[in-house]
Amino acid sequence: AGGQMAPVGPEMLEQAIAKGAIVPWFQPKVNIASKQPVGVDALARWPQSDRGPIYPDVFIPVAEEYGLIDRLTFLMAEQAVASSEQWRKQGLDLSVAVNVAMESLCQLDFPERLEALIARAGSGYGGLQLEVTESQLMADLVPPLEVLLRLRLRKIRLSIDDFGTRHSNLSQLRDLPFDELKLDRSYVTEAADSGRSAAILESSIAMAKGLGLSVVAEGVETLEDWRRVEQMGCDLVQGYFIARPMPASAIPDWIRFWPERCDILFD
Ligand code: G
Ligand code: MN
Repeated sequence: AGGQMAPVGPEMLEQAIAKGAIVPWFQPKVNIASKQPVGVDALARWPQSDRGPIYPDVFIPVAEEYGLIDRLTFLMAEQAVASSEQWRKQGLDLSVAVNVAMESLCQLDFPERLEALIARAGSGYGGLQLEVTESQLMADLVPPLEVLLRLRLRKIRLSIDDFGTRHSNLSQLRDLPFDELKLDRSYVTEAADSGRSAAILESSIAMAKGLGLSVVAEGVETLEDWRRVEQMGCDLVQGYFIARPMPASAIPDWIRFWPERCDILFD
């Protein structure tokens, strides 16, 4: 005990993907003005590997390095679409956001493969959203405009995730048809103590709004965080103050009790 954990190898990860051992947990996103839940973010979890839970910051880089990220993305999308279909049958209309690697987004048949997945689930397109991390956007790869436009045609919304963590390529922001910008949680957290982080947060929000993007603050952990980003003009919030990520089965009850929790959270 106490020794360093052996790294996750590609064979072990491939088997986990093959048997569907990696599952999405869902974290709600709430409209800041109406306090209404509008959607959920699907976060990859590997809860029961041979050596206990393994965290995404460990297995995602392995998937990227060994060419497994596209398969992982489709495994996540399949489960996320299936869950959203179940929620819809229970009368819950939630958008579901899945993380997608630039590698997948750069393949011309990506929209088609996604379309086939959606058709298999028997659901419509409207509720699916794709998130690309800013760090991937800033690499040299530029997703073919054709792919982005075909996704948009299917009403699949595109978000930029973890914005603020890398030096941005502003021309990609200007030129690519994204719908939403998600501000990285480190800025949201640090804005509590640092005027400099708050200044970056505030001007990122202003820039995103100027580009016609909807703005999400990630990592909202306190009522003060909520008030701060609300005052800065944020549209949506996500973070531990609202809810921790949870399994799909916990979402309907969470939605049901949220109005009551609001009465307490906002007294
Ligand atoms: O920043 P990034 O999108 O990579 O973070 C996603 C991870 O952060 C998820 O695995 C989730 O569990 C965690 N997370 C979600 N909300 C919060 C929050 O409010 N605070 C912190 N510290 N972590 C969060
Ligand atoms: Mn994120």
